[in-house]
Amino acid sequence: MSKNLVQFIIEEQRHIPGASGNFTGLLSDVITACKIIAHDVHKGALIGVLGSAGSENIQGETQKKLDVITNEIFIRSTEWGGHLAAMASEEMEDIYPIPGQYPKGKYLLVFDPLDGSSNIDVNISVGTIFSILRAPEGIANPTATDFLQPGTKQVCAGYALYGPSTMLVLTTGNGVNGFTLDSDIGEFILTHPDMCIPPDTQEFAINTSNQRFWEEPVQRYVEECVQGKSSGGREKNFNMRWVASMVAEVHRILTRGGIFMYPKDTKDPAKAGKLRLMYEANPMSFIVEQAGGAASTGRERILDIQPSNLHQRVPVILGSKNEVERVISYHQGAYV
Ligand code: P6P
Repeated sequence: MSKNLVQFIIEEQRHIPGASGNFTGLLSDVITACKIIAHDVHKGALIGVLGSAGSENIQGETQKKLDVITNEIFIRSTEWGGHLAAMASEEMEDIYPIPGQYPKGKYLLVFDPLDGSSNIDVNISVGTIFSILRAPEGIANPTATDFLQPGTKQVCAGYALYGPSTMLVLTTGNGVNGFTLDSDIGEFILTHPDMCIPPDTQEFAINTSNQRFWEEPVQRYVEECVQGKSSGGREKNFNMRWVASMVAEVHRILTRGGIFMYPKDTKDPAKAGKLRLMYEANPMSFIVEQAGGAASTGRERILDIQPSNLHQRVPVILGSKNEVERVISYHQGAYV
């Protein structure tokens, strides 16, 4: 019989010295949240969850009804278990302390409950991204500052992809494994063990409508991909993809290779990038590196960044190692 996700986690836990079962309990609650979100996302218009919520989030972005609903699902599924000291979300300006009626635990949970939600009304794949950190020792009531840990401190990172099938992909620092939801039995089943990103690729993903705002190294890299073998710039021809849903892009890259870029640009000089470090770039970078890929801003390894605030944005260039390293080399050449 195929291994389900909870069995996989418990067996993983046996390799962790002193593991108390707290982490396994937290991950089980996160899995429940993803199952409930999968139900609501796939029901869509049938249960009236599409369309705008008529509100804005901390990012100044118009919230979809499902942005608000999924955020609530994550909180209600995880606040009571006694595994968390606090949580933080793309959809909430401040951290969410665990209410007094519940016991507190030793972990911090950071999440984007519905990434790519601009796609939800047009029935294109969306996802959930989550990252688990340890709360600092002896801190009973964490503040936002306690969340500001570099990505290398993550205990676990994962995403759920609500696509033709619902999948959950995660790492605890021991490789990357993918699970597919069998809705007949309500369990995630191990279907993609030891996912690895090919070091080379012929597929790049970037929102080319921003081309005029890119820095020179990215202009050069994308132009060479577009020219392919014809200009002598590259030894092969490239294909392009852009789903506008980071979870879908990263899953494609984990499955067949590729490079995903949301680089620094001059579109809004006040913003260092579009994607958020704590609940998009860091968890996805942890997963990509654990699958043998690379993740950089172009100037530094994403996982090494010391966060300065909860909703900090960073440039993201991630995927097949040899292509990411090429883009990094163009940045080094341009800024000597
Ligand atoms: P654009 C979704 O809003 C998101 O945060 C990522 O999932 C996605 O890769 C990116 O933004 C899409 O950005 O500018 O193409 O809409």
